[in-house]
Amino acid sequence: MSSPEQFEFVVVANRLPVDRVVDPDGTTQWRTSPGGLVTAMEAVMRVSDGAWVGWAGQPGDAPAPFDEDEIHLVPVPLSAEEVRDYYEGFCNDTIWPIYHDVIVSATFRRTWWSTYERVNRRFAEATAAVAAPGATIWVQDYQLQLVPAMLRELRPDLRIGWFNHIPFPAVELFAQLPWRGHILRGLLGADFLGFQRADDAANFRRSAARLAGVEVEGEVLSLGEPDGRRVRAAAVPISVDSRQLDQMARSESVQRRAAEIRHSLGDPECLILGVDRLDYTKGIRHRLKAYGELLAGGEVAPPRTTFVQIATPSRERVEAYRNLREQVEGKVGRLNGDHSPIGTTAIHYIHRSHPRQDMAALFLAADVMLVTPLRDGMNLVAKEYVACQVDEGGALVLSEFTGAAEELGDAYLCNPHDIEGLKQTILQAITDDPEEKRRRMRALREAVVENDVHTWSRTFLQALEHAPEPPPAGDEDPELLSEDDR
Ligand code: GDG
Repeated sequence: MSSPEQFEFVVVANRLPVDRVVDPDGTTQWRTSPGGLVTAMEAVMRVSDGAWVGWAGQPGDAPAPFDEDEIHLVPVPLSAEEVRDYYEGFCNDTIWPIYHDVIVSATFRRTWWSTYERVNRRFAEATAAVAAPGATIWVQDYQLQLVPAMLRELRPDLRIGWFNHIPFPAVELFAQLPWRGHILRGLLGADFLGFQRADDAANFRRSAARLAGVEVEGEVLSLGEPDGRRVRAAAVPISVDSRQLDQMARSESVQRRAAEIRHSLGDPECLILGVDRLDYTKGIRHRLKAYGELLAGGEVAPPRTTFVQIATPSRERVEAYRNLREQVEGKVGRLNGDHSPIGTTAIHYIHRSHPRQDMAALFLAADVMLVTPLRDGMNLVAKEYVACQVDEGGALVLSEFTGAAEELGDAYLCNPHDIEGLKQTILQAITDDPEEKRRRMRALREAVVENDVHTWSRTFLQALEHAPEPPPAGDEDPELLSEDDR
């Protein structure tokens, strides 16, 4: 057997950027997989020549490596049992709730943990096989926390970075995990660990100090002998391809589609929008409660004010997600039953995903965007909405508990647990003086243009290159600049 092709730059993520879809006639197609990670990393891969190691989204044998859109894709197989125990179990029913402040309770199962270890080892081995000597490896997210140390053991020559797309919890919550020590040691195999917010990085360093006996000085963690390595853990907030979204929003087809959407909704005076994966972290129930009370109080009324909620299907085999869907759909049904006049609908609820162009058109069409998570690593939807407001109109209602709130302080910030406060903030975003809205939106757009997804990846890769020291100020590696930046 010939040895696989090797690459200087390898991204390792639970999912490939495309999913394998088998049609009823048995033919296979590849479709862009959903979610924030893919949206962000696709933009990075388009400007670098590398490989992407990940699962193809279907249980069973993995297809052979192949090239798609100039990215070399290396599928990792997962059996149906591994999908259940590693992905749906440990990732989505143990880590996800603990890292999101236990909004729903976490389940601890020892069999899930051993599958998580086994699958992480498989990812590490697949990566070691395609990494050129001294290659840069960028491991993504909470599904692969053991990969850094496993990979270092296999290939000490590699430069290894890891980025956490979700929050890192307070030490008191992280400490609940029976496998906390293993997870910390897995992560500490990296040279650089990136987090969405400074608080997430600080939470990690505190956990490492308290639970793994690591010495911490500033952002640098010193591992004890015999290793003696030093690792840096710092914030590198992710962003969106703001230039591409801006161009898309200015295009004639998206402008026309936005007008069509508004027209099909009866040309409301105020179109309110929510776009989320159907996940309990996103605060959809709290949002509906607040909106329902505004409807009941007559402070908003269809068809003048219309609410569209897109809830993209997600993790439908995990019980907490099935329960959430029932609750959300029950609530929307009740609110529409109580408040929709004949011929119009108070809340348009859509449980389907949409093409990217349609998403841009929806963002463009919306007067008020509701982003009200109870906890969210960043929330790219908030930044996408801002990037699409090319006429500087629109108003963003944004939860304080998102990573995005750190940069987007000019949004209409809210605490989604405070239903009364949330109602007032929504009303303020609807009724505020257009000049004030424009002032806020201009400031938001500046923030999103300044830190776009290319800045994010460049910052991460420079931090990785120089770790454990921070990169020297003004250090710009031309190799890492995108075409547009040159
Ligand atoms: C995780 C973290 C962090 C949604 N519906 C459709 C669609 N989307 C796209 C959005 C956006 C992405 O999916 C969702 O990203 P978010 O950031 O809002 O949320 P998560 O999926 O939870 O992402 C999060 C992110 O990773 C990145 O680090 O920000 O905190 O939880 O891009 O536009 N895209 C299309 N059709 C849809 O129906 N095409």
